[in-house]
Amino acid sequence: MLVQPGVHYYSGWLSREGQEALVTELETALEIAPWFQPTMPRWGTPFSVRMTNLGPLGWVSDKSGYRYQALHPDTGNPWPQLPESIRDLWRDVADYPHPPEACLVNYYGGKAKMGLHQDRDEADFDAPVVSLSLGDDALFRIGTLERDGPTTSIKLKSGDVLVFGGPARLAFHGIDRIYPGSSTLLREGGRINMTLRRVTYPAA
Ligand code: MD3
Ligand code: FE
Repeated sequence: MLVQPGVHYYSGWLSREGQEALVTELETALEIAPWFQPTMPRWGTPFSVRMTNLGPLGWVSDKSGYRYQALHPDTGNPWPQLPESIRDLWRDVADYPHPPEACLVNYYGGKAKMGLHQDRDEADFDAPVVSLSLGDDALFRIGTLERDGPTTSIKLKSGDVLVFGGPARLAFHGIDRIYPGSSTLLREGGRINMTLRRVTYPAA
């Protein structure tokens, strides 16, 4: 369904079996690319969310700023490959003719949240961002191109997919809270969000 211009919501996109298979693939990827603790530029305050990435490029944040890079900030290893199911998801919903280059994987423990922000570290805003939720429910909020604009809230469940393109690509958005214990998918509890992104502008 269309939530607002450019925001498409596919409730229950991925089956429970598909979610379990993806979690198994993530566990393998985490052996090569463990969770890292991003920190705020300048001050170095830690985020409440832990992160890792899959694909040729990964998003990182530390005292020197936000950026995409090819290597894990702690291990120096390249990021693991994108799972086939993730490439299939992009092909099915992104409506964009080039493959994703980055999959940022966020982990939310019971008290983690993500303040309202825009995603603007990519060169190509023509490509959408595709998000997949796994594990505990989360209260997601999306607004307009202005920080103080009106917002809409959606409770995201495990297996839900959101696509943000066109006029929504630069909308403010965030996660207000998660609902601990609402899903049995992750043994340790909490929530994982995977966002698929195009980073560079494709060559013509
Ligand atoms: C709208 N993640 O990683 S996913 C992020 O659930 C991020 O972890 C949240 O915001 C999470 O940057 C929200 C939904 C989302 C992701 C990217 C967007 C919405 C977006 C980019 C542009 C517009
Ligand atoms: Fe974001």
